[in-house]
Amino acid sequence: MTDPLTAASPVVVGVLNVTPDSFSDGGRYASLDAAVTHGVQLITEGANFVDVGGESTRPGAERVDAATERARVVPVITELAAAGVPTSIDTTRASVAAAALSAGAVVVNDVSGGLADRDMVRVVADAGCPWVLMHWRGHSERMRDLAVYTDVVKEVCAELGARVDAALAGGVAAHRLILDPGLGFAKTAEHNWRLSARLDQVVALGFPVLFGASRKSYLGSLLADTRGPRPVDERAAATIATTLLAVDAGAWGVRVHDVRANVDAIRVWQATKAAR
Ligand code: PMM
Repeated sequence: MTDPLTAASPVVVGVLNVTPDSFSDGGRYASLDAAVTHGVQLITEGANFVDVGGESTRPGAERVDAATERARVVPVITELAAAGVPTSIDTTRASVAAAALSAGAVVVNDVSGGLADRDMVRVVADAGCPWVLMHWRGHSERMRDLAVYTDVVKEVCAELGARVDAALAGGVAAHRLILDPGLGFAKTAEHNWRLSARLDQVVALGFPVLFGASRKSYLGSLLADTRGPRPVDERAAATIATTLLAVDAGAWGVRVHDVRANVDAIRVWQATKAAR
């Protein structure tokens, strides 16, 4: 299977949450058939790989145990691999990552950047696979309290730098690392806007940067009207705007739910850029 890190940038990562409670697609792909069909669909629409997650990370979410998480993701990854669909495993647990890699996943997407499970670095180093290190300060149930920064861009860059150092010290090769500012994870809306505005500073750290704003609640708040925040499945246009701003700032890739629309927008951006 081709290495996602050799694909031409921008890379599009399709989201496939096999959870009953994720904020955007919770419960929709809970059966194996529905999940696999959707994963194949995301690739057909132009995703480079599909990010499979078995534990909701929305703010306030309760944790599931490792066995439950593993039982959700491994059959989906196995079947997607058999169908030729490259997958990443969205987990903070080393045991789940190891099982997913054995089942055919090709990337580890760790929203804790290696902080949640001290064994993760060894699993990734042994596998030699790409590793998404996302900026993170604590699990969902506490992350609202951790959204305290003096200069969010500076602190996120410094904390990502520390995760890079830990990964390298654990034997992971620098060219396997991808960084992600972690929008919505221990971040207020204001923090998300600031990080989006200065994404160039994260890019300047010198690693591929993955940007994950798709359907997130700060977009719902921006577009709120008298009925309240814009519903989750009506945030595609706002997401596309974030995608174009991110790729223009030098992001390596975006993690999105509405793959086709985001791919179309990226193609317009690419054609315009090529005509400069
Ligand atoms: N966001 C979510 C889950 N996993 N992984 C990375 N690398 N970056 C993100 O921003 C990210 C992630 C939460 O969103 P979801 O519930 O739509 O999956």
